[in-house]
Amino acid sequence: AIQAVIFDLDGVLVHTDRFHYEAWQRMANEEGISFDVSINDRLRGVSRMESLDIILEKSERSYTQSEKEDLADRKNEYYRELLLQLTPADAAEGALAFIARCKEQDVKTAIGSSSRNTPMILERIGLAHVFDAIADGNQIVRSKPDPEVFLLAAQQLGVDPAYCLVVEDAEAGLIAAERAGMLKAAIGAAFDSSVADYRLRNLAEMAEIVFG
Ligand code: B16
Ligand code: MG
Repeated sequence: AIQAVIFDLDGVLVHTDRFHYEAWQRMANEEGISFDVSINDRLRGVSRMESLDIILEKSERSYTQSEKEDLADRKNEYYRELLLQLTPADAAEGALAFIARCKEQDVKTAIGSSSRNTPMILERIGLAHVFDAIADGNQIVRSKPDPEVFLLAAQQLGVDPAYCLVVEDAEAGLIAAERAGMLKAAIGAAFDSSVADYRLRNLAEMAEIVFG
């Protein structure tokens, strides 16, 4: 039986993907680098610095490490400005009800996110205090598709990875969960992924998988 559910954050519990896009777009425009939706899709679940490297593939010149850090910081400022628009109404539909049911049935819940802005986002959408564990980009060295963040979440929960179910919207995240030896449910952008064990149209469909 499934003993724990580990949620990805961006694209699963809240749709910050549009803010990431807007913030990268603004930075790229200022730098004269071309950027569009097809590039944006490759950034899902990937860390901030790795995202920047993908965007800079289109750049005419090369950047030093310190210039790259400045660009990433600038994007993050724009992004955090946009995050101020989030309210509890932006938590994905059905999330809170499903988490409450997990609590009732003794199924543990955790966050497994690449984002270093996880604490701020959870605070804004009113989910800062509902999870049994939070593993995020501030605590890891290797980002998805490396399994580190999910293994850390399982370790914090004290649950064997084989009994954890990960919910992801990114291919990189599904691969990370696979490498962690966990079950995987795909939602949103990752819906058609062949790596997934389950496909969800919405979070309410989690109940059937977890509680049978
Ligand atoms: P930050 P997730 C990921 O979050 C996003 O999908 C990805 O687009 C972003 O680059 C990454 O977080 C890092 O975010 O700049 O806030 O540290 O999907 O793993 O919850
Ligand atoms: Mg995601």
